[in-house]
Amino acid sequence: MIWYDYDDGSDRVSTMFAESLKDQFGSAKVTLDGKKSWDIKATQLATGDFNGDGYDDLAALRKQDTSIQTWTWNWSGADAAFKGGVAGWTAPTSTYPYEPMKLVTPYN
Ligand SMILES: [Ca+2]
Ligand SMILES: [Ca+2]
Repeated sequence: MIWYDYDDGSDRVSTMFAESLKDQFGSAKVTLDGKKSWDIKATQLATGDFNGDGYDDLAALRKQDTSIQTWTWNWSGADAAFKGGVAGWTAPTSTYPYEPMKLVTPYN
């Protein structure tokens, strides 16, 4: 899975699905079409099953202007794409500066 920040500012996630080719990933599909306001240099990403449905989802810790936010997208097995883009926790960078934070991938 690759998050790509295009020259025009738009952001997309492409996922390479396993196919029947031995030991190879298959062709890429755009599985998330982000907004131009995302700055990948101020975004950390992690995957994990955050809603407990058995599919890995995508989470982000993002700095935007003077705040930091968490975001999640849930994987939809029905059409093989990320859905949502739901903002979660947010805090001012004056209280929680972005630079010392590290988004950690779930391990359980
Ligand atoms: Ca962008
Ligand atoms: Ca999930």
